Amino acid sequence: MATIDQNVDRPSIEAVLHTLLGVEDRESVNKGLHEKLLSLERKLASNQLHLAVLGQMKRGKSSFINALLGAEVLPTGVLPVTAAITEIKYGSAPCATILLTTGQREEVGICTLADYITEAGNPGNKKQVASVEITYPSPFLESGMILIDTPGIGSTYAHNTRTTEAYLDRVDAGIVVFSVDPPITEAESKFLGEIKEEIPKLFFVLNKTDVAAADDTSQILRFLEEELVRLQIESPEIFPMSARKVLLQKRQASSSEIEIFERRLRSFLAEEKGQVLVRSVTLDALHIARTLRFAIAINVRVGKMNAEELSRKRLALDRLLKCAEADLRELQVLLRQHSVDLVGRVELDLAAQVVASVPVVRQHLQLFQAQHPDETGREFGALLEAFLTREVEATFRNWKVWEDDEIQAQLDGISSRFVAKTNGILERLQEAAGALFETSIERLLVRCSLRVESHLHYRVDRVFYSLERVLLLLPRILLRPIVLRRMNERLRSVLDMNAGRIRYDYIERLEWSMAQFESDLCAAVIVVTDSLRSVLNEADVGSHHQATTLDVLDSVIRNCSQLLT
Ligand SMILES: Nc1nc2c(ncn2[C@@H]2O[C@H](COP(=O)(O)OP(=O)(O)OP(=O)(O)O)[C@@H](O)[C@H]2O)c(=O)[nH]1
Ligand SMILES: [Mg+2]
Repeated sequence: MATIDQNVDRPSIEAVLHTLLGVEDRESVNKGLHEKLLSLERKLASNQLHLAVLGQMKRGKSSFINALLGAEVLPTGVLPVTAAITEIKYGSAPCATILLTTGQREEVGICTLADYITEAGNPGNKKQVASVEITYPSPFLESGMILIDTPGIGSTYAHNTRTTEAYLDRVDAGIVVFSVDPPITEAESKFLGEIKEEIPKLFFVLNKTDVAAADDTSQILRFLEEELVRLQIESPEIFPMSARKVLLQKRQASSSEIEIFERRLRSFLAEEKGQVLVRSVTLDALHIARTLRFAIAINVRVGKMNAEELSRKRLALDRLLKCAEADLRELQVLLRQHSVDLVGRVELDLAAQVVASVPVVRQHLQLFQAQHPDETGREFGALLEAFLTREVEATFRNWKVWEDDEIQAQLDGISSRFVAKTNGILERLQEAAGALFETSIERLLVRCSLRVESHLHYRVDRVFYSLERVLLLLPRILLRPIVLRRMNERLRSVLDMNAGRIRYDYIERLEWSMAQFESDLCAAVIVVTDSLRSVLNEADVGSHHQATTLDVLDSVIRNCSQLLT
């Protein structure tokens, strides 16, 4: 697809990034900021626009992408389906790669995607899928657009919402899919309120128009438009369609209502894509410029202090930082305590489940005995082993789903409490440091994903049970009663053994989630403490060039603000 996008703002944002990198190199405020600036440069150079299809579950996001591609590439369905971020890029042949949480990649056939990215094919994400990359020969993707299918927000599965939210800071433009039933919910309004400042360009699709009368669709369209304007989205571009009908029509090569959207998408890619990419990079650059300005403003102020005042303030700042670091350490200890408590809770729940299940499995064993009156020898052994495996799986499968929900609810509570506490530490530190050095505070919005690992993986292995082989050689008359008695006696220990394995699995995953979360929390505070610590570094303080740097940053902030208007 030819690109005529002559973007006049591109040199400006390139210059902004160049200046910020220069400032960062000189001042060495923070390594994270440096990395982020380099990644913004790469993003601009790659010219790749991340266009995400977003919205509430079951609105038809995946169906809409299929309609656009003109083929059933993504799985769709009546139950919550998409459970992993799926990026679709240009490629001469359709191909799918599964990225696992272990870092491994696995190439699979497009037609087997449902086995990896849907709740049904991959319940509880037991296959440990982190995300999926698809290549597809669509002309829309040729100009460097990456189309992204996201799990529905407000899903019965809370982790789906979190997966999508965690991805949002990579999104440059969005297509929000609504449907005619009901036109817009509270969850959608809330979600839109959150993303409209963060995502530079949004399109809207009103899907499933085939299930409403034409008059109703027009009314719903008007209502949706009013609602979007009320949410301060200016002149929203809404495209009514039926993704289902479009796909059928494309198969029959007849024209369809998606063509209006496709024309708009083509013109967007040709004329506005570069501009949107610039806006997306500018939003991040502005944030970095403000972070740098805060640290350097303090340094400049420090440079104007006399030696006595300076050493007093340094001591005070040192105390502030130590206090913040101690608060953070306390939080870490508390967090680990929560982790231990959660493991304790899993242990109790597991033990209760085993106690409740033993009589049930015994009853099933009696039934099994009645259903298999004649088998003996190895054949009987194999049947019994299969029976026990099924019983163990049944005992823990439903329990696991229930337990995961309970644990996830606890983790959500912990996550939001600890994020709030960490933000409290940050705010107190910034305010105190600002007051100490008489510098106005730009609230530093440290953007990092403060969320626990979104998923607890499910694993119930085959029961490690093997009947003593020698018993199976006994004559039939002796074999059945002995083997069944042994089985009855061992039921409890088999369930306990599996409970132990499940417990270990939970501990592993909880520890991993908590460690990730803890490092995210610490990173957020360290960005600020590192910036402030540079004030304590005698050599750097108040050097003459910093006043100039401040002017440079002020002008960068002005430039960024202009680019965003
Ligand atoms: N009648 C009608 N049904 C549709 C249309 N588009 C999608 N559907 C149906 O709506 C259901 C959900 O479609 P999906 O494409 O899986 O929706 P989704 O938003 O990707 O769902 P999640 O990934 O679970 O959030 C499926 O049963 C689709 O067949 C449409 O235009 N008309
Ligand atoms: Mg979907």
